[in-house]
Amino acid sequence: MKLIFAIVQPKDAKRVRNACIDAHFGVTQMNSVGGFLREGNTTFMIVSKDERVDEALKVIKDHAQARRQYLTPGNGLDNGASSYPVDVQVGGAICFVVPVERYMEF
Ligand code: 2BA
Repeated sequence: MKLIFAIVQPKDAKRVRNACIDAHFGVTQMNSVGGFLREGNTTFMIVSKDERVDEALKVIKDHAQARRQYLTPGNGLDNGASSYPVDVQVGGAICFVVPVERYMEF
């Protein structure tokens, strides 16, 4: 059994969540904040049987879209080094897969 953490942009959260539910994956959604942009993003926790992990990752991949986001000068992130907006590509999804040692329901 594995635990998938998937970090997606808020715009994609509903699509990812609904697609996971439609595919019969249990999912928990949490609001989170990225350390670099310091903007809100969404983290999903999905526990899956080993043999369904690739399927879960495909569901996430198919419903999360990469976008460009702009860092505006003076927001404290670039130490004043740039007076021009800098753009970075964010997502589709950042995923981590970790083993689940025990799964219990009380
Ligand atoms: P943020 O930390 O806000 O990062 C947003 C985007 O900024 C990143 O997109 C990446 O394109 C860029 N970025 C991040 N750190 C950078 C740096 N030191 N220099 C230049 N550009 C940088 P993604 O890679 O798609 O990451 C989206 C979000 O996923 C991140 O939001 C963070 O919340 C999470 N994340 C990414 N890598 C992670 C990691 N290794 N551990 C934990 N969370 C991670």
